[in-house]
Amino acid sequence: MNHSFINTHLRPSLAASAVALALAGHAGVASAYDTNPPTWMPMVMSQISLDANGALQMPNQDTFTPRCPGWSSGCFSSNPLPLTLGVLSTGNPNLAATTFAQWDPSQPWAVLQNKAFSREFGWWGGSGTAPATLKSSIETTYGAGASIWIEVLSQSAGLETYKAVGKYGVNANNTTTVDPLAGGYTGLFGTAGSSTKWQWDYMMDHNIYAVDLNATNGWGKTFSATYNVYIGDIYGNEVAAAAGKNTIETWTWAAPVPEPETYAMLLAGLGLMGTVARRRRQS
Ligand SMILES: [Cu+2]
Repeated sequence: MNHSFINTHLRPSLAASAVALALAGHAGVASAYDTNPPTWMPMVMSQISLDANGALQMPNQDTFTPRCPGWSSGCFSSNPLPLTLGVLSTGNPNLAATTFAQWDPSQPWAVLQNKAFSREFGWWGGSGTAPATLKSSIETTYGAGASIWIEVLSQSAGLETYKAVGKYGVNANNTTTVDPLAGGYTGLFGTAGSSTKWQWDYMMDHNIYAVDLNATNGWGKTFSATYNVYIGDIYGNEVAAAAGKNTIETWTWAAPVPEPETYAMLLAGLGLMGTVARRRRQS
């Protein structure tokens, strides 16, 4: 069987099988939902700063140091970052997952249903008092209300971006309690209903980057986005004095390719479902 056959014929039906299997599981077991939303670990942070001349500085993705094997679980490569289908019990990405996570539909992270995703990239102003220092430095240099904006210049079709605040994406602390003011899992950068610009809040935000692999036929493909990081006024208009101080960033993610074993497992699961259905009809 050649690769293109798998791409065009086998994947959509197998993905549908995965959904069917998961739904079948829900009927009998309430705990089928993944208990934790994706965490921000492991992480790669793009630290934003002002240099001595007041110019915005930010390391390129290519300069990030790979964190492997330093992380205790979920070891990521640096570029491109892998998108995952599910999480471990800790909420850390499970790069070995071969079926989509099942999120509680009442939670804001249910927008990730049947999508591959990553939270590894984050925006950061440094540790300790650095974010407050950065905020005051920018206002001192460029005027009250001036702040950092991130604008999407271009992105791959099908790449969705959701705001995610704090460790679990729903508030500033390390709990899963949803803060209605945090706006977690609302759209960013052209996701349905959102704009192309985002005013960074100086917090360590690890937004969600997600792709519906079945809708985009995106299995095994890479997705990228290019951002313009700049200093703007309260409306997001670029501050003239800061012209020439932009930082262009391109980030890239790689979608998973199901292993051959996955197909065998899914087919075996389908066979089992057929057996159960037959038994139910007989009883
Ligand atoms: Cu971080």
